[in-house]
Amino acid sequence: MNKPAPSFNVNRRETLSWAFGLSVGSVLAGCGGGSSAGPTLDTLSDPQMLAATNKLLSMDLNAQYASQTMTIALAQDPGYPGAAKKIATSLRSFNGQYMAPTLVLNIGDTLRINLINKLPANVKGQSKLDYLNHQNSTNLHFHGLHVDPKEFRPGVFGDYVVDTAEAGVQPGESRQHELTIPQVHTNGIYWYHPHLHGSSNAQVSSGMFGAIIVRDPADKFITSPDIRERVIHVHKVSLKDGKTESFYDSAGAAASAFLLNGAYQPTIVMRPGEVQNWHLLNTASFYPFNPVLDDHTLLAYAKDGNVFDRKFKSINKATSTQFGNQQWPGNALYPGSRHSVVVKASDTPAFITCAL
Ligand SMILES: [Cu+2]
Repeated sequence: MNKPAPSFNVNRRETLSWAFGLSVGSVLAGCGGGSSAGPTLDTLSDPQMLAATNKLLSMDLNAQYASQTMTIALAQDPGYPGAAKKIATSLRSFNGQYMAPTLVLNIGDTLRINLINKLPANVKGQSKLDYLNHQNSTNLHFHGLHVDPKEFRPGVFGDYVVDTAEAGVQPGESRQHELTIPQVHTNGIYWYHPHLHGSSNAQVSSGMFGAIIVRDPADKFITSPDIRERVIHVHKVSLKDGKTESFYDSAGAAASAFLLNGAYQPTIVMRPGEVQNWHLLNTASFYPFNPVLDDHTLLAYAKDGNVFDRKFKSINKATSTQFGNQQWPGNALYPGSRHSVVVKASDTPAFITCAL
């Protein structure tokens, strides 16, 4: 598709904006869309952050429907700005939001989550396979945490992924979770999402997920009060009339282009020379993502919470397919995976592309 070249009217005196969209197999010279009318707005929304206090983080997590308007593209547009449109959606969510809060915990902290299922009754007859007829039942998994995946003490669940489709937390029920981050845990980026067989695909692809950051007093992560840390969920929604009602919708309806924290081609604004620390999480159900930021290098320092011992792995156009997407730790971000990268803004606006 031929599109007119974007305007390059960025106010470089104060801000540099990076158009942050995605495209398949294209090298783009996109720009941040700065305007002489005023400073460029950063349009990447950050998930809410909740931190433990006095070694405890306690919260309710409501599984419920959320109605919201999302600006999405149904097909990847190789240009910037790509064509997108507003779509009214009604999707399962945590706490009524696309993207649940990021939970920040120290080693030794306790996380308590009361999972409350406020979804409506299950709809029978969606499939001849009975395990696909429980789309409104749910449960909770803590992805990557070094905890027992079937822990249960009387009345309290830890991580728990061994429910059958007919069990789990049914509409109208709740489940109290409690787990403590072990002292031997590695710091890093993890996430939580439903893991009930048969329904987790529709629920996760609808936006029922949140990040967990585990910190360590001897932190090997790149953290500094001077460096902004951002959690970026890389995700696609699959919509049929704005909804993902059944397993077949989540697996078969047209998938959107990649969204970053729920937005198509959001703009990240940084000062020239500014360094930021980004955690990219692939929370899509099926789709690998291979990030390349035009003419810039993402300096990866951890994958899936495993720090490369102060060695940086360069992710750029030249290295994007270096590992054939086969060999760990290649650059491709498969569903569930996380890259932690630092990025330094230059004077060149850039456009992130997906090289797969
Ligand atoms: Cu998982």
